[in-house]
Amino acid sequence: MSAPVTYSSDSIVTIERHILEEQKTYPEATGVLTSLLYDIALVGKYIASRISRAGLVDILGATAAINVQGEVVMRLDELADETIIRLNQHTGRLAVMASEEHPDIIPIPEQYPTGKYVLLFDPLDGSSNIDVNAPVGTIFSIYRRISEEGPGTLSDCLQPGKNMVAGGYILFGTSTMLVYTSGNGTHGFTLDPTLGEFLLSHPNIQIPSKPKYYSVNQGYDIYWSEGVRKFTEYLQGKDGQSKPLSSRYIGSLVGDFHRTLLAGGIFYYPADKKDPKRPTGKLRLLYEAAPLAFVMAQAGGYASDGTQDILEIVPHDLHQRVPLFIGNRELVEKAEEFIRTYDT
Ligand code: P6P
Repeated sequence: MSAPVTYSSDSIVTIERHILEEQKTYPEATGVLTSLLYDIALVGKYIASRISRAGLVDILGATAAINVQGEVVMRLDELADETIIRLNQHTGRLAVMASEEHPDIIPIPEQYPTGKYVLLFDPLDGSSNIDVNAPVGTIFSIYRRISEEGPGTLSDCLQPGKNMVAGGYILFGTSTMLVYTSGNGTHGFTLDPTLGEFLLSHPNIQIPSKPKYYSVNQGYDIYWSEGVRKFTEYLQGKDGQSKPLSSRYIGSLVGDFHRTLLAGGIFYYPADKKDPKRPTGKLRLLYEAAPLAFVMAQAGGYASDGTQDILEIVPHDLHQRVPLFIGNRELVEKAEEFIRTYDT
C-alpha cells in the first residue's frame, strides 16, 4: 500500500482530481477504475438531485414492486437502481453487476463490451426513511473479475471482501457525501450543489480512538443472544467497570455507519431470533457489510460478524446476510469476546 495522497490545507480538490492523483501511485493502472469511480460520483450527483426534490415531486410512496428481500420498493430505490445500471452497463468497464434489488446477477447486455471489474451495490439503503427525511445511502463495492473474459459470472460476484479493489458509500443526508477507499486510506467528499462537484472535505479519515456512541436497535434485545445482551450492558456501563457510551440509532445503515466512523464507537446489527428466515440478522454481506468493513479497516477500525473478520468471509449467496459489528477495534473485539464467552 503506497502512502495516501496528501494536499496542502488550502487546496480545493475535486473527487476527480483525487482519484486521478491516486491512480498515479499505481504505475500499472490503466485508468479504468478511475473512470468507474467517476461514474459512481456521477450517480451520487444524479440521485442527490432527485432526492432533494423527493418531497416535491410525486415520486414518494411505495411502488407495487416487492424486491428480493420481500421489502416494499420505494420509487427512489428503483430510480437509484436503474441509474446505476444505465450509467455503467455500456462503458465496457464491467463484466457483471449485482444489486440488492435484483435476485440474480445483472449481465452486461450483449450489445456492449465487457470489462475487468465487478460492481455490487445497494442502490438506496434505508429507503424506508425517505418519507421522514432521514438519511439514506448508496453502498458499492468493486472487484476484479475472476473469470477470464466474456460475460461475468456469479463466481465473479461471490468474492471475499479482502479482494475488494474499491468500496464506499454515498450518504444523502444534511449534505451529500461520497466516502470511499481503494486501499489507500478512506476519504470523504462533500457535494457542493452549486458547483455540482464533490470536494475533498475529509482526507484520510481515521476513526477517533475514543469511542463516543453505540448504535443498535434495542427494541429487539429479546431476540439477541446472551453474549450480545451482556456486551450491550457492558457498553451501558452496567458492569460497573466501564463508563457508559451514549446511544444513537437512526435505522439507516449508511447514516449510522458514517456517524460511527467520524465520532467513534460501534454500530451493530446482531444475529437475532426475530425472524426464523433470517437467523443471521438483517444486513447483507456483499453490498452492505463488506464495503463498509473495507472503509472502516482503512480508517483504522474493524468489522466482524461476531466471530471473524467480515473481509475474510467467502460468500455463498448474492444476498447472504451476516451479523455485523463495526467500529473501534477494541469494541468489536469486546463483542467477539462476549459472544465467545456466553454463546459458544
Ligand atoms: P431495523 C434499512 O431498512 C436497513 O436495511 C438498514 O439501513 C438499517 O441499518 C436496518 O435496516 C435497520 O433495521 O430492524 O433496526 O429497522
